[in-house]
Parts: sequence; structure tokens; C-alpha cells
Amino acid sequence: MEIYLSLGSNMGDRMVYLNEAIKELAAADVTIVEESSVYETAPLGPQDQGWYLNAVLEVATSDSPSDLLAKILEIERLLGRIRKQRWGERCIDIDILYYQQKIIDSQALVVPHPEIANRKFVLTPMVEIAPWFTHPVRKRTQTELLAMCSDHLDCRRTEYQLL
Ligand code: A4P
Ligand code: MG
Repeated sequence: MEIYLSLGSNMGDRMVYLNEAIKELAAADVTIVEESSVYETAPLGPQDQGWYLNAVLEVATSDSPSDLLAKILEIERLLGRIRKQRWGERCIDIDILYYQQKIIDSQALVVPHPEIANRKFVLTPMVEIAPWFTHPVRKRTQTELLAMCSDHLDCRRTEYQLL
């Protein structure tokens, strides 16, 4: 269906957060069509934070982009509540990378996600599951975007398995 989400976690039991996010998406009728490998990635931005686990998903849903975002924010809130009691802040980030060829630029939602082309931790797993998928604004495939990407932070494939 060509709707792609990214998952990221860098605190607590990172695999548990990625898998809980997947469970909650499925429970919210967002069907997981395909999963990338899980990558362990050096933090982009402030360096006083741990390495991330990152992955991308293709999902199928009848939700509009804004309905899908509402579900994602609710899942982040739900997992965040668990997180706050146990490990502190921000253990899961779920972003809408692409929603087919739609281009959305509202206050609440920007699709394609504006940072995709600058992030190897997004492009590397995207190339795994959808190398041919064309960025609707840049008109380049994921493979082309990765080849052009100037991010040289570490992005290592792991043997961790998503649910
Ligand atoms: N929003 C707008 N567009 C979108 C979209 N396409 N998908 C809005 C999801 N949300 C979108 O989100 C704040 C608001 O963004 C949402 O309410 C929604 O209305 P947030 O997740 O709280 O914050 P943010 O703006 O995404 O800031 P954040 O999370 O600090 O930025 P990033 O860009 O997500 O970066 N390094 C590695 N190696 N791996 C990572 O995954 N992630 C980050 C976070 C930094 N460094 C990283 C990684
Ligand atoms: Mg986010």
C-alpha cells in the first residue's frame, strides 16, 4: 500500500519499545505489511544520548494521514506513560515517512518526513524493503537517495527480530 513508518528507540529496553509499538499499531487496525531489519545507529543530534535501534515498516490502513498520525501520537503517549514510570523520557518515536505519493505540509503533519534524505538510519532500512519507491518531492528512489546521502553516522544491521 506504500505507507511507510519509521520506529526509533534509544532508552530502556529498546527492542521492547519497538515491538510494543508494532503490537499497538496492529491493535489499532494498522496492518504490518513488511518490516525491515533492526539497525543500531549512532545518535544524530545531541551526543549525550545512547545509540538508537531503528527500523521501518510498510503498513496498510484505511486511515487518512491525519487519522494515522492521531493513532501514532496515542501509541507514543501510551508507551510514554509506561516509560515515564520506569526509565524517564522518550523511548519511542514513530514517524510517518511516506503516505503513498501524497504531499502534506500542515502545522500538524509534514509528509514525506522532511529529514528522510539526510538520514541513513531511515534510508538504509527503506532500501531493504522498498528500494524502488520514489520520493514524491525529490523524484528519486530510496536507493538513489541513500547513494546521495551525506550522513556518515554509523548504521549497523543487527540480528534482532521484530515481532
Ligand atoms: N509531525 C509532523 N510531521 C510528522 C510526521 N511525518 N510523522 C508532528 C510524525 N509526526 C509528525 O513529534 C512532534 C510532532 O511532529 C507531532 O506531534 C506531529 O504533529 P515528536 O516525535 O514529539 O518530535 P519531533 O518533531 O519528531 O522531534 P524529534 O523526534 O526530536 O525529531 P526527529 O526528527 O524525530 O529526531 N538518531 C538516530 N540514530 N536515530 C533516531 O531515530 N531520532 C531523533 C529524533 C534524533 N536522533 C536520532 C533519531
Ligand atoms: Mg516524531
